[in-house]
Amino acid sequence: MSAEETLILVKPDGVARGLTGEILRRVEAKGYRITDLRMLTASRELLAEHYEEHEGKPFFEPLLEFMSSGPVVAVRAEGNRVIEGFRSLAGATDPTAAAPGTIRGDLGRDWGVAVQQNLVHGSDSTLSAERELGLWFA
Ligand code: IDP
Repeated sequence: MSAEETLILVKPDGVARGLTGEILRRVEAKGYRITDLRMLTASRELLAEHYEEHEGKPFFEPLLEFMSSGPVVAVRAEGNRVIEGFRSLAGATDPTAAAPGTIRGDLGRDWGVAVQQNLVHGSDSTLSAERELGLWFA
């Protein structure tokens, strides 16, 4: 049986703050395997597809703006229940509310801007993981 896979993104704030290593260290320390990785500045088109479920929401445009503002690191990771496991490592969307011990809780900052600059993205289901891995590792 092949292990579950997920897409992890280190967002532009994580890369700019030099936290890529620290974030991926936590992923590996938890026992997940990184099987592919690339750094890129994402196009609006890619991001609009990636975040299609949020189209029409007030933070959609600022989110695309933020996510295309600098390089991101896209990671393919695998392991038993890695989707749920990485979401748990990442913590709540809002860095202020995220529990200590999580990536967002320990390292996330509230900059008081329109979008939660919360360091990481992780797929939220097997269906999104498959769709998102197809987009970022086409
Ligand atoms: P998640 O990244 O924790 O899965 P989602 O609800 O999928 O959260 O939202 C995607 C991203 O959009 C978040 O990580 C965050 O950067 C941004 N976002 C979500 N909700 C809000 C909001 O209410 N205000 C501002 N930004 C938001």
